[in-house]
Amino acid sequence: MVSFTWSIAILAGAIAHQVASSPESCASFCGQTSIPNVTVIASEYLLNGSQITLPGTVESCGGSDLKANITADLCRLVLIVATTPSSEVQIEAWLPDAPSWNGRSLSTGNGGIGGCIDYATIQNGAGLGFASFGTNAGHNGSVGYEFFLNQPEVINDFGHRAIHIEAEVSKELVTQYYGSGASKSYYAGCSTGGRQGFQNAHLYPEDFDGMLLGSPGVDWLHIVASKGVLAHRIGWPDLNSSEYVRPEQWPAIVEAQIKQFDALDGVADGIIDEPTKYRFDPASLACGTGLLNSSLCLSPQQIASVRRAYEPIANTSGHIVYPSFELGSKTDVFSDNQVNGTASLSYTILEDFWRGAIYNDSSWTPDNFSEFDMDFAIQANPGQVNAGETNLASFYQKGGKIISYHGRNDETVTSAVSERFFTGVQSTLNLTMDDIHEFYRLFFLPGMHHCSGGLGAWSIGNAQKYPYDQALLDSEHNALIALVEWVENGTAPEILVGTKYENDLIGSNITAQRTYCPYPMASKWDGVNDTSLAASWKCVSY
Ligand SMILES: *[C@@H]1O[C@H](CO)[C@@H](O)[C@H](O)[C@H]1NC(C)=O
Ligand SMILES: *[C@@H]1O[C@H](CO)[C@@H](O)[C@H](O)[C@H]1NC(C)=O
Ligand SMILES: *[C@@H]1O[C@H](CO)[C@@H](O)[C@H](O)[C@H]1NC(C)=O
Ligand SMILES: *[C@@H]1O[C@H](CO)[C@@H](O)[C@H](O)[C@H]1NC(C)=O
Ligand SMILES: *[C@@H]1O[C@H](CO)[C@@H](O)[C@H](O)[C@H]1NC(C)=O
Ligand SMILES: *[C@@H]1O[C@H](CO)[C@@H](O)[C@H](O)[C@H]1NC(C)=O
Ligand SMILES: *[C@@H]1O[C@H](CO)[C@@H](O)[C@H](O)[C@H]1NC(C)=O
Ligand SMILES: *[C@@H]1O[C@H](CO)[C@@H](O)[C@H](O)[C@H]1NC(C)=O
Ligand SMILES: *[C@@H]1O[C@H](CO)[C@@H](O)[C@H](O)[C@H]1NC(C)=O
Ligand SMILES: *[C@@H]1O[C@H](CO)[C@@H](O)[C@H](O)[C@H]1NC(C)=O
Ligand SMILES: *[C@@H]1O[C@H](CO)[C@@H](O)[C@H](O)[C@H]1NC(C)=O
Ligand SMILES: CC(=O)N[C@H]1CO[C@H](CO)[C@@H](O)[C@@H]1O
Repeated sequence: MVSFTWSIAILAGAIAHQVASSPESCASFCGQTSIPNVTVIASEYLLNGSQITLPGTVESCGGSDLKANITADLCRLVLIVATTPSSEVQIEAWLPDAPSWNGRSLSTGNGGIGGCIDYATIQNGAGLGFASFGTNAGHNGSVGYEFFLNQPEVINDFGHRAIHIEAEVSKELVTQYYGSGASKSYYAGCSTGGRQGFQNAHLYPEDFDGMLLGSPGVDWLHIVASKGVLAHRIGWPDLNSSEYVRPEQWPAIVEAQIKQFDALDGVADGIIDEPTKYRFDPASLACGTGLLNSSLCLSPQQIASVRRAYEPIANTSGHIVYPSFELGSKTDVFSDNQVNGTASLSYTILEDFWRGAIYNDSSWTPDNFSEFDMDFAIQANPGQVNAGETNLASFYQKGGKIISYHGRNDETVTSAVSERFFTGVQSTLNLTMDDIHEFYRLFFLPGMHHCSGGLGAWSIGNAQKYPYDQALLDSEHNALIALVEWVENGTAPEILVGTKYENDLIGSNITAQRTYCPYPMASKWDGVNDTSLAASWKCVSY
C-alpha cells in the first residue's frame, strides 16, 4: 500500500534544483549547441494550461491541426540530431521551470513503424515535473515506405539508434539547461515503444534507470509478418475462394469464443481473463447447426480456415516462432482485408516495411506473402529492428528496473509474446522468480486491447495515453509513479490497480477497478464481493 502522495515526492525531488529557468534562458537555447551534431531549430517558453499547434506535422502523425497541451510552465525545444551524414532524428524537449522540475528525465518512444513524436506521454511527464523528451525515430510519418527506400541509416535510427540518441542528448541537455544532471532517467513507451525499451536495455543498459514498457513489440518482424500469414490462412487474397472467411463473419466467431470461455475464470463479464488457456473449435458455427444464420455460418472449408487462424506460426524449418492469435480479440488486423471487393490488407505496416526496409522494392505487395518472406526478414533484420534479445544482464546488474504490462485482449501484439519474453529473460539470466522480480515485473491486464482501451479496467497511467487521472497519482494506480518508487525507494510494485471510467474517459466517474498482479500470479475474483471493487480481486498463483 502507498502511504504518501506524489506531490510530496515531487518536492523531495526538486529540493536540490533551485536553478533559475526563464523565458530568457529558454531563448538562449537556439541554433547550434555545444552538444555535437545537435541543432536547436526552435525554442519557445510556454505557460501551463496553454495549448500549442504543431504546424507542418505530417498527416499520419496527426496533420497540421495537431495540438499539444502544455502541462507546466516550461521551455520547449525542437532539436535536430545528425546521426550519420545521411540521417537525422528530431527530438522534442519539454523542460519544466526549475521550481516544478522533479529532478528527473523521461524519454519516450514510438508506435507502429514510428515517425511520430509521443506527445501524450510527454504531456503527462511534464505535468509530473519530468524533463520530458520525444523522438520521431528518424523519419516523419507512421504510414509509408519512401522514407526507408535506399536509406539504411534511416532504418538504423528506427531499428535501434533513436532511443539511445534521445537518452544521450537528453542527459546533456538537462545538465546544460538546469545546471545539474537528472537524478534518474526514465523511459516510457508502448507497442513499438515497448520494443524500443527492451532493446535499449539490452544494447545500451546505461541509458535508463527505470523503464515502463507496455504491450511490447519484441520480436517485431514476427508480429508484423503474422498478419500476412494469418490473412493467407483464411483464404486471402482470393476473395472468391471457398476457404475465404469474410470480414462480417469474424465478429460472430469472436462472440462465440467469448460465450464459450468468458465465465470459466469465475466472472461472466465479457472478458476471457487468460485466453492462452483454451482451444477453440469453430465446428459449432457450421451451417446447419442453427447457431449462426445463413449469411454468417461457416462452410466446412471455412471451419478449416478458422482453425488455422488460431494455430501458432512456424517458420519454414518447422519451428514455432509466433504464438496463437488471442481468443476473444477482434481480428481486424488480418480479417479486415478488402476494399470494395478488392483484396487489400488494412494492416499497412506489413506492406510498408517489407517494401521499404526488407526488399527495398516499391512495387512489392503482400499478395503472395508466406513464411519464406517472414524468414527472409528475420535473417536480414534491418536496423536490428526485431529486438527479441533476452540478455538483459547488464541492465539487471546495474540495478535497473522494468515494469511491463500487456492487455490480454491485444489484437496487435499477442500477449503470449510478453510471457515468452519474460520467461526467456529469466532463463537467459538463470534467475529464480524472486530474482527476476527484483528488476522486471510483468502485469497482465485482462480485457485491455493494444496499449489501452477495451472492456477491462485498463487505465494504469498507460504510456501513450493522455491525460493522467489527477486524483489517482499514486504508485498503486499509476505505473510510472510505481516505477519511480521502485527505482528510488526500492519499493517493488506488489499490485497495480486498473480503473475503468464512464465512456472510457479518463478522469470521469469511475465505474470499476481491478487489482493486477505480477506474472506468474494472476488476478482472481474472491467469489463473494462486488466485482467492480479492486479489493474483491486477489493475486493467486495458477
Ligand atoms: C488537451 O486538453 C483538453 C482539455 O483537457 C482535452 O480536451 C484535449 O483532448 C487535450 N488535447 C491533447 C492533444 O491532449
Ligand atoms: C498546471 O496547471 C494545472 C491546472 O491549473 C495544475 O493542476 C498543475 O498543478 C499545474 N502544473 C504545474 C507543473 O505547475
Ligand atoms: C556526429 O555525427 C557523425 C556522423 O555524422 C558521427 O561520426 C560522430 O560520431 C557524431 N558525434 C558524436 C559525438 O556523436
Ligand atoms: C521531419 O519534420 C520536421 C518538421 O516538422 C523537419 O524539420 C525534419 O527535417 C523532418 N525530418 C525528416 C527526416 O524528414
Ligand atoms: C469473384 O467473383 C465475382 C462474381 O462472381 C467476379 O465478378 C469477380 O471478378 C471475382 N473476383 C476474383 C478476384 O476472382
Ligand atoms: C444474420 O445475423 C446477422 C447478425 O445477427 C444479421 O445482421 C443478418 O441480417 C442476418 N442475416 C440473415 C440472412 O438473416
Ligand atoms: C469504395 O466505394 C465507396 C462507395 O462507392 C467509395 O466512396 C470509395 O472511394 C471506394 N474506395 C476505394 C478505395 O475505391
Ligand atoms: C526456424 O527457427 C529456428 C529456431 O529459432 C531457427 O534455428 C531456424 O534457423 C529457423 N529457420 C529458418 C529457415 O529461418
Ligand atoms: C543457475 O542457477 C542455479 C542457482 O540458482 C545454479 O545452481 C546453476 O548452476 C545455474 N546454472 C547455470 C547454467 O548457470
Ligand atoms: C521514498 O520514501 C520516503 C519515505 O518512505 C518518502 O518520503 C518519499 O517520498 C519516497 N520517494 C519516492 C520517490 O517515492
Ligand atoms: C458522475 O456521477 C454523478 C453521480 O452519480 C452524476 O451526477 C454525474 O452526472 C456523473 N458524471 C458524468 C460525467 O457522467
Ligand atoms: C473487501 C471486502 O469488501 N470484503 C468483504 C467481502 O465479503 C465478506 C463477506 O460478506 C466481508 O466479510 C468482507 O468484509
